[in-house]
Amino acid sequence: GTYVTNRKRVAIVGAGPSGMAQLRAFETAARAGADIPEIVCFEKQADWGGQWNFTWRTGLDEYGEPVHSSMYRNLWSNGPKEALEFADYTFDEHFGRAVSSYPPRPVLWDYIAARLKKTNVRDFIRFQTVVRWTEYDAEREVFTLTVENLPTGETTTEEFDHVVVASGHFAFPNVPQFPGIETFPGHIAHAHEFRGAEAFKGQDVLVVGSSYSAEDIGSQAFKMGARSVTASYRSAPMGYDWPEGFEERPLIKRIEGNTVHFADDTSKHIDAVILCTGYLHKYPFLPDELALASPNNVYPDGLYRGVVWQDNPRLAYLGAQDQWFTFNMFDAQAWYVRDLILGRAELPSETERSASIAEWRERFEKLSSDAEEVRFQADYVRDLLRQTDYPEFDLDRVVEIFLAWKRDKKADIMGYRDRVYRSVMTETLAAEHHTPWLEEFDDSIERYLAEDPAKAPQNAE
Ligand code: FAD
Ligand code: NA0
Repeated sequence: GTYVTNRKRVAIVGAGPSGMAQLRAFETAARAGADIPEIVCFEKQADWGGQWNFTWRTGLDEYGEPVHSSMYRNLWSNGPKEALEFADYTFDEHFGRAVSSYPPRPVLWDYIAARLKKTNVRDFIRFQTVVRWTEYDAEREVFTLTVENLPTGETTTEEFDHVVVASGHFAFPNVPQFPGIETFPGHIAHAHEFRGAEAFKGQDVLVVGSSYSAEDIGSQAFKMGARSVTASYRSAPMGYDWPEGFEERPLIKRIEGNTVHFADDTSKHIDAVILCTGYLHKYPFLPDELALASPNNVYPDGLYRGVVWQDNPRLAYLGAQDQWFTFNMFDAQAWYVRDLILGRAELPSETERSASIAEWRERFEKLSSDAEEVRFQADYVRDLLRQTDYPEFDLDRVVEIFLAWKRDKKADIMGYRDRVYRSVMTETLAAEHHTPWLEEFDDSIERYLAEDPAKAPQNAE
């Protein structure tokens, strides 16, 4: 059989930003008159938005299902919104005026959802329905998905011609073991379970790791009045100019009660430990021959153009990369996958795909700095955009935004979120926010959009 199919059925696993991008891609084609396949998107949560759909729950949810989102109450975007802007739904269109560059989580969640609210794609989503298992029949070229309706407990099976995996890869925590950690009497959690730092007021907090979670959860603890914040790194310190009371130490050697010993033979009293040690690629609904197994990096092996599963090109992954670019990269991927499924883009032969993967992987392995990684990912997105009719945008300028962001963090790690950047889509310069990040304790949309913050008192105060 051929890859190209008409009026077939496509399953999308997950309605986070990636799954929503896939829905938008098909909807855009349908609006332009294309005959699109039947699409069913399975989402285990009760609403769309993936990570951005914050929940107070941790561990297992009300149905005994692992909680997906790792986000927390006070999360603000960690990168400038100008780097993730949709080319087909700008911030100007959404807000009608300039807003700041680092919106809080509910504001970005609203932005992602608004693009789809005027369409009927929500009807394609089966909420509170988890994909349990996938089987592929090579002879019939058909996937059989077993799904469970969580509220009713009913399981059903359905056949699909294509499966798009958009289940995210920051939901299954990587939890290392440290000698003596079992003797620690205080609060221990992985970043996945962190929901807010208010309880750390007056405490000595240890975050383990040196990436985004360690940086931001440590900063949240500082903001909420921790007595001290210590970040323990394995490979290299983050190296920011931390404020008084915030310091970096090397890896944990051992823990004895409340005393943590570090690799440099120093020790410190600690009240609470947050393991910011990253996440695992895990796809419990896929047999191993279809499941991506990779460290968190910008070019996982086995995916042609970063999306098509090499061993079975009817299976695609969205958002499987480590992410500098996010929402507009998911769009580029989703548009390309859509065009393959619609037969608008031609799938190269297995040998050509293999050569392409090898070429990108070779380049990926030579990357030696964050700036190089950002440029690499920009080139990756550019390559995808050339294959599709997604509105073009200036990726080199987005790279410049990322580099400015990195400089601004170096200059002021507790103040970088007060900086503003210019949209490459509309040329609009972001507005300075009414309240500095360090002094803002109410992350609601109402407060964020208040023209006069004095009239919108902070809820949390
Ligand atoms: P997700 O958002 O993870 O969505 C996956 C969806 O699939 C979920 O809704 C989940 O319920 C569903 N699902 C999973 N398994 C199944 C199943 N078996 N059956 C049915 N449904 C299933 N990016 C930014 O651009 N800016 C930020 O500030 C930012 N902050 C972040 C903070 C944290 C703590 C984390 C973890 C990530 C952050 N990200 C940020 C990156 C984030 O990964 C992306 O923004 C985006 O959410 C990825 O979208 P996704 O759809 O690929 O995955
Ligand atoms: P993340 O920071 O959760 O971001 C995910 C970190 O864990 C690395 O520093 C790694 O060290 C360390 N680590 C792993 N195993 C360890 C061990 N055994 N001992 C000590 N340290 C260990 O995870 P990663 O993968 O970036 O880093 C793992 C995603 O969440 C990102 O996409 C990020 O953008 C997003 N995020 C965003 C925000 C905001 O927007 C906040 C948090 C997270 P090493 O030695 O491998 O370098 C606000």
